[in-house]
Amino acid sequence: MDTIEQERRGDNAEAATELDALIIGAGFSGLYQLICLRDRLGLSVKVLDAAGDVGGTWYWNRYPGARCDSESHSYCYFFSKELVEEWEWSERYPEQPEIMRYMHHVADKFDLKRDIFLNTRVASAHYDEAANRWNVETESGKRFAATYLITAVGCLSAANIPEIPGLDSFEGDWYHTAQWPHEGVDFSGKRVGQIGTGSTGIQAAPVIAQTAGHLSVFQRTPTYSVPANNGPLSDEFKQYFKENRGEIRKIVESTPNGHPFRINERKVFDVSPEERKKIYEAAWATGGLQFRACFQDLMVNKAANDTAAEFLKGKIREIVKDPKTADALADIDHPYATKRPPIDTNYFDTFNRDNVTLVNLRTDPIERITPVGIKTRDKEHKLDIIVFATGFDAMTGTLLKIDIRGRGGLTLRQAWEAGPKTYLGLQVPGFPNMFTMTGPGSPSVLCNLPVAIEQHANWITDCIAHMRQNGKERVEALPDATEKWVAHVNEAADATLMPMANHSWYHGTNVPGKPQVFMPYAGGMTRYRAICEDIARNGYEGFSFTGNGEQMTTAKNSTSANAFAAAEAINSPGV
Ligand code: NA7
Repeated sequence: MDTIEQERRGDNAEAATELDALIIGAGFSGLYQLICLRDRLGLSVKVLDAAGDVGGTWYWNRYPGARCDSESHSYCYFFSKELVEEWEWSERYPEQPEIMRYMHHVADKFDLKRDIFLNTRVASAHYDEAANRWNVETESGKRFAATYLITAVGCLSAANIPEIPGLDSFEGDWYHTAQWPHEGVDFSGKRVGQIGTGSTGIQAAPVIAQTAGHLSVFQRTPTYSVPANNGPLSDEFKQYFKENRGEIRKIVESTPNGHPFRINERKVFDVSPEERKKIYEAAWATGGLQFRACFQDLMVNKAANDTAAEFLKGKIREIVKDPKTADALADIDHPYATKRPPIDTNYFDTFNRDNVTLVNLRTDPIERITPVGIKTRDKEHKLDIIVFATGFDAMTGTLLKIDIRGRGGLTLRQAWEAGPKTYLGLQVPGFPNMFTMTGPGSPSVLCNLPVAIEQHANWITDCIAHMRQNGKERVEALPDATEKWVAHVNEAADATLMPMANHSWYHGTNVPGKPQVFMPYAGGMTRYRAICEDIARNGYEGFSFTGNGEQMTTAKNSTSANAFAAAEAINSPGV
């Protein structure tokens, strides 16, 4: 095969490196999947990553204030007791450099770096049906051939830079937060314009404002934010974690969203308005994503959600002194947490600084970028630096940038023309032996990601082990199982208020031309885990396996399976 390919090319291209499995991405997913396949199953495995280091999203997102919104003692791997015991986080939410130190610690401890090729961007991955191999080529022409292809590319890695006319003419410097220069950016005394007020912009603005001469925040869609209440972890907390590691692991693995706290069972209208106010105040003081967990029905009952929304809008008006700015910040059009709910450190208070201005794009939209700044309808804002905190082509963007072709040359782009379709978020019909970690249709971004990642990697490893034990060479999701799963993903989203925020990257509406489909699975990580376990236990229902020489079968009676249809009613979405 290699020789033929070399002859076809008529060049001296190096032979492909032959592997059992190839993993794309060296973030949380890729590192743990490497451990599972190499060290548990004894497979030959390599990891390729375009970045110059391990770390995945944390390699790229090093903008000012970059910090994880999951609490540090849960934003980690739990598979190794020794690793859990020896690592100590310093703050309630880990900052980007500390996460990078953690990733290095993991990579060194498990001797992973010898199997990782960095600065290696995958250009194409084509399935050769006759050979049952994935032929992968990098942008620099390196070639690999593997039985299994695992995409561990992350959900938020393809930066979205909006096409605003005139950017090329801008004479200052501009940066996207997810492509931040490693040497940092000096804002001292500079006139800075930040476009975007999602989770990233909300983290970045208060830090940029500390040194910038002036910061103009260009806001198109206002959003809620709850104080993170970040700070150094106390000795008491560290001791608590040491003594309760097992229990904390149980909690993260048994709550719908993988966080280290449980969702309170009370409902909003079970308590009096006075009591509710006290509960919200206490949740505000606790801070972070725990706010969302103070009642169980915030995500499923609009009237209940309205009470949280009003409380949070009231907080903005309390904090921000200028009433016009407060109104613009609090003019929020979607229910709380139906878009990814940001958490912050001094975000709203930043607008009380003399050197910070909010530009309300709803009333004064951007017309173009000029050589000297940003021209909105009413004014030219003179700027030295523009920061794009404009998000990502989330969940599908990075995969679709790679030329992925399955059986019969079917491209992933064709397969997903009307929006991503997966079975369990893990496989796509027509793409045998390809597994998509945290893919669309899995809980992914609605879950504390390391928790979802460990589950995926373990499940994929078990599936591959099952194939090897049973002489099966190909596994492929069946089309009707996939259709049923896609319907279930929609049903899970529809059982929540999330479809009410239809302008969000969860739906793909932030990228022009992208199919509009609710992408993550909102049924909760606990339910998802149970479904995956049931499917495996029942002989991997909804997947077809073939052995050496057998033809790939097309599903006839696939998913008699349909284990998920029997799942309990959705009442605690995993967000
Ligand atoms: P988000 O949440 O997609 O936020 C992007 C922000 O950029 C949002 O406020 C957008 O406003 C704004 N945006 C995007 N394009 C434009 C244009 N053309 N003009 C003005 N404003 C624009 O991305 P983040 O990076 O903040 O967060 C992504 C996830 O990363 C986050 O949820 C965490 O999970 C980690 P819009 O709402 O589209 O009006």
